[in-house]
Amino acid sequence: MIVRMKKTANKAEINEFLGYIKNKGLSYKDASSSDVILYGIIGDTKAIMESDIYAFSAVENITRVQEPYKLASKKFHPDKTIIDVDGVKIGGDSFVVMAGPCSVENEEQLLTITKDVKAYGASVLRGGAFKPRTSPYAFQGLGIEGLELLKEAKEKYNIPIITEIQSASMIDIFMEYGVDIFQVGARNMQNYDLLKALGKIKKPVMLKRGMDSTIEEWLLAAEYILAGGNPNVMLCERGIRNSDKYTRNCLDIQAVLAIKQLSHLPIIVDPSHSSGRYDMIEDLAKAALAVGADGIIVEVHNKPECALSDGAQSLKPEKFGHMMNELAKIAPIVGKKL
Ligand SMILES: [Mn+2]
Repeated sequence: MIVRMKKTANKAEINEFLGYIKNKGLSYKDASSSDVILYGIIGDTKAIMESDIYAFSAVENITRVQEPYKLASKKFHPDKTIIDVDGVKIGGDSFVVMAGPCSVENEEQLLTITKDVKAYGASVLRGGAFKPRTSPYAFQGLGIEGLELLKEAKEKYNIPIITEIQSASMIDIFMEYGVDIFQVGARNMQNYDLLKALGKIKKPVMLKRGMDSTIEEWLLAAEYILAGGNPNVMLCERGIRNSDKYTRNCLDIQAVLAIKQLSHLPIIVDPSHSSGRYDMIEDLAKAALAVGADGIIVEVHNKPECALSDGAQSLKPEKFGHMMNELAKIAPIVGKKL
């Protein structure tokens, strides 16, 4: 339930209403912005009569939120969430490009790729240190050594870093190595212990959509992080399972529109894992920009043929540069800055 206060309401009147909410065993969240005073009432609000609420002099109107997620709902938070990652604003009028290798492999590889993607205009460096792989025999990532290399690249090239976290027990170590965005992978979208733990910190989290998840399940997963007290959540559409084998997954481009209709959270598109094909990345990135996504996350490798993971879907740096040029042409047409 969302309760809008009258602009003329004073603090004492508002507190009187909030006291009543607490007495009913419910909690509330201040969702006010510059021009509106708004409270989201959280808990089982079915028991309260609307007429009782309207009896408070501060109350202007009430909206019942039907969706099971509240904090992730646009109704609760009409303004778009803009997440500040070390000066990079995600969710505003910029189209943010995150790029880098699937896996951090060694110092030379990571620093070379970082230098290139930064020069071509990427504003966040991606790179996996801990890799959840379908096969236990596939490369599992360098682990802590990967975090060390990401930190080195971040400092050398002054670029924030995003990397995947698989377990709540790693949060302190990720903090220590200066990880700027904690990525929750598709396979962990419903790892509720991890989501709850990420709710207790304030670091930005990028929540990938599970490969078979509905939009509602995805937003409810985001709700776990938001309900814990961390407002810095962005979503990532990375392709859903389909039966065709020509591409790895199926980029659900309409999910971007659904998220924009339902939620205030930024939405990022991953054309690399959705298609699994380097020759589709540029055009899918254009589609993401045209449809109104807040950014993309793309795999780039200087020697894709030798990559330890996901080489077939990695762009060479020059191709990444070409894609950036193409995106720069489209951005102003759709009202975005690159
Ligand atoms: Mn990958």
